[in-house]
Amino acid sequence: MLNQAQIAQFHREGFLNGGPVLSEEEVGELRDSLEAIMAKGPGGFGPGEPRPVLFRDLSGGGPEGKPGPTPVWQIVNIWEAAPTFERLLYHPAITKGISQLTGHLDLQVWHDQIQYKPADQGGTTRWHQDAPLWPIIRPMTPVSAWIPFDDADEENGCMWMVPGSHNWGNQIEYLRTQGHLTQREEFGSLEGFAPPAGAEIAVVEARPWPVKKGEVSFHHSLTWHGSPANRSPRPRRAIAIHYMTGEARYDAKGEHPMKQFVTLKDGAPMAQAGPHFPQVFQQGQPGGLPGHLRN
Ligand SMILES: O=C(O)CCC(=O)C(=O)O
Repeated sequence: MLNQAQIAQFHREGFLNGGPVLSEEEVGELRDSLEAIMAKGPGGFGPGEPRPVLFRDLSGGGPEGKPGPTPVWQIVNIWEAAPTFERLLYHPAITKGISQLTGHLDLQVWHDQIQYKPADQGGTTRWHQDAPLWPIIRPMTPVSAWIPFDDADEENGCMWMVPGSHNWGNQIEYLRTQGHLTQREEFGSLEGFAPPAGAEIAVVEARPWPVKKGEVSFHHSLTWHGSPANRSPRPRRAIAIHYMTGEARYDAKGEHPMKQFVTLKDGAPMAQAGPHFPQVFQQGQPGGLPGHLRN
């Protein structure tokens, strides 16, 4: 349960550390499950076997689908391939936090994504905002929960955030001009942007955002964020769970890897989008845990 000061800080800055939500043992189980899927690799799922929606090297990769020299492994909807991750979507401290921060009583998963930066060579996740990359849902209000399975710090490529940027509108084109910032030493050197006059925070300050393993960090879908390369001898493994609220509607004009699962009419509530978008919080209560996850 977040307190009023935390909620106010989130609304002011656009991100918040919600504290520890996983025990050492739970982090270990999730790591084991992730490593089992990494060992299979993108081509290791048999016909009919549950599999993630995407499994790729975000850095672009090498020839013939091979990883490039500085990979960032992205696995979208790992929950569809691993019950340990499916259970995490429903974690009451996470869903309750998202409900408090969005002010919504109904929540649904938009999708999840692992970002795995291997030790020594893990690549960069360039500065971006999430919502402009999600053009099939609107409005641009979702909030994400980001949970690392290793202590994420400046050495191994923790996220960086820009306080107040969630109130500056859609600035994805500007952020794309900053794609040359890839290494830790330079990552905070965003240049050439003037925040809107009158914004509560009207200065661009890029801030490293270390998060301990098993803690949850929340960010608004318009908050500027990214993470530089991992040149440390430690991996940086983390999952982001992107949640939608009951106000989310389908926008048929856009494109997104999750669009293949949506059969709705333009403008229909995403609440009707079906089993790839689980309902995890209903009328202010955690719930909906599927039978196969109850023990
Ligand atoms: O894991 C990362 O470094 C980036 C994650 C991200 O961009 C997100 O959660 O929206």
